[in-house]
Amino acid sequence: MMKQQTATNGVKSMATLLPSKHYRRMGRRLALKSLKYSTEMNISRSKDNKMFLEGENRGFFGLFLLHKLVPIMFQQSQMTQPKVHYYDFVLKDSNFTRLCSTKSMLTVNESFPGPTIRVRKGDTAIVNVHNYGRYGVTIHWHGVKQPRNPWYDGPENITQCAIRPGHNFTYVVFFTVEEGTLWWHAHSDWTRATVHGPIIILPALGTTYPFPQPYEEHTIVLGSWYKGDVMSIISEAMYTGGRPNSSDAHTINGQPGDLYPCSNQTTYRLKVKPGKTYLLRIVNAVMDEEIFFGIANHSLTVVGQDGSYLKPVTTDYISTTPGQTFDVLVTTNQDPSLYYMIASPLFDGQYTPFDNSTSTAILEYEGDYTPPSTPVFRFLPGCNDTDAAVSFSKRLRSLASKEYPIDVPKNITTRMLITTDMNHIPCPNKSCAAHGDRLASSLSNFSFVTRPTDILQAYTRNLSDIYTTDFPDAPYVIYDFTGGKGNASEYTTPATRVKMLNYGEQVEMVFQGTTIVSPESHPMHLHGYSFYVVGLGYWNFDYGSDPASFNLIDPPEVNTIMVPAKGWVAIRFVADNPGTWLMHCHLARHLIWGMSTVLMVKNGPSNDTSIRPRPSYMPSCSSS
Ligand SMILES: [Cu+2]
Repeated sequence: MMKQQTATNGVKSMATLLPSKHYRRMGRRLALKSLKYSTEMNISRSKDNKMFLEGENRGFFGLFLLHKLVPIMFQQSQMTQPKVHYYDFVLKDSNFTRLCSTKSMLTVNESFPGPTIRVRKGDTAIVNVHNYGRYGVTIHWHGVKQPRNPWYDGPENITQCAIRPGHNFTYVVFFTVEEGTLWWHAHSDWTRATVHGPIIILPALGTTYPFPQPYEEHTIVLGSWYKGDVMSIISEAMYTGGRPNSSDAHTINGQPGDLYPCSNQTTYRLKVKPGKTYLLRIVNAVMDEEIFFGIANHSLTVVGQDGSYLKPVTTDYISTTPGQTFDVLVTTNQDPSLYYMIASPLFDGQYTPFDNSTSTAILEYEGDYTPPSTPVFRFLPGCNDTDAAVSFSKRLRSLASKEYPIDVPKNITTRMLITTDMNHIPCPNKSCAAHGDRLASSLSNFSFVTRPTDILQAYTRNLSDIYTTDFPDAPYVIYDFTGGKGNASEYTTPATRVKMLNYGEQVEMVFQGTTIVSPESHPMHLHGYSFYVVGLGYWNFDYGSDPASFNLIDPPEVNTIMVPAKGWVAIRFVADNPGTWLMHCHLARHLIWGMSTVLMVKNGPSNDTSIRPRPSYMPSCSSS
């Protein structure tokens, strides 16, 4: 039964789903009864749907029925109506060989990177995750807003507890306003290193890209390769309090490329025809470094980021942080040859080592020519060139057109100044690896501690002693953040402090980098929302002068933004998605060290502005 459902892509035809006339008739009756479901997709409220999805152990049976019934509902409608897509993600360990050695690692459907989810704007994906691995795992749909649907957002111990080994869990993912490229990844410890894949959201039927139709589209997933077992690496680091081992390679579509040992036979090659324009959907799934990406002798035209379109920007390189996605056009206007695609790191912290290696793939022109012995290479900005990342970021603008309007909040009701700090936590008898201390990270000097019960459940069921609602609107200690430590402490306070927001608040957040322990860039990511990046600069944010330079006309709308080392970023959004939404640095080591908090957005005045009912089959939070 498992194989029957593996990697299904798109809606199956009714003929293959319903074996007899009798079942077809029954399905139609149920489908008509559930018509509300077809438009509202409110699974827990419908009697029929309760039958589909009740109980973790019956999830598969429920999915089986969904397979049969939901497509019929949609067949009632026109072809232009949104569709439901079904996927089975089978998580298990299998062997992979890179860099001259073989290891067993956890992947989805034995694929690294994992399978692509391909939908249109307005569609829904139903993904049944079967965990046959050794660890509890959850999956996050990065950049998908999931309106009123935090139950299926994924971060472990924030919106759900882990899917334990031997269990399964069915996610329902609503694609509402996103268009372009996003991605999915595990959101439990460091499992995301090997458990991730792209999400492609095509324009709704009857609409097109805001740029000429490309000749072909290809996905480029940037990743990290560790020779060791990633969960062992993180366990050791958490035990010693020191820095986790760096990755041994960066990868492009799962391959390190020609510059690493034992790798040149499997380098990713993209065959192209001369004189065509290709759309590259670039996903940064790297663990711990920002990445510059470019193609020798070719310019890139950036047309989208994080599932939103941009005014076209032509550039020699892009700067991407873990968590970001870019849609980029490349025109094959060079002499037929072989050209390297290059991914090299940006790391501007003070504490090395980091993975300073460069991954390559090959853009291979088709045609009758003698290929060079080595593809053409290009140097990208240096590994400490924060300016190159900032100047690229500052060029990006939303379309902000009649067809693609934006709505930047201008009557701010909640202002927050949040510092992104590297810290220490004292260890008993100075016993830890970081000069006797444990390494830590924090937001406004509170280092987030996850709890054994998820925050969303604690919130909706009024459980006490799980979290407190006193995450501050500004750091308690104000100092020269980018100048020196002053009277601020390098030691941080472990806490589970969340920020409450009323439904509909217009929020402005300024993320302020600091020099405590190590000034370095931090890619901040917010679940459940995208936000407008209205300002970006170096040094201390100045409430007197910096707001005057905000872009309130056509700022980019993204879900992840790099706060530059010794700099700041200002973002704005409307808190119109009720739920508990994690906000965190997307560098893997900073997340596990506590650089996160949770935005708890209250329900609005109606059912349509309130969190959907809790699915009855959420994973248990007990470890037994
Ligand atoms: Cu960080």
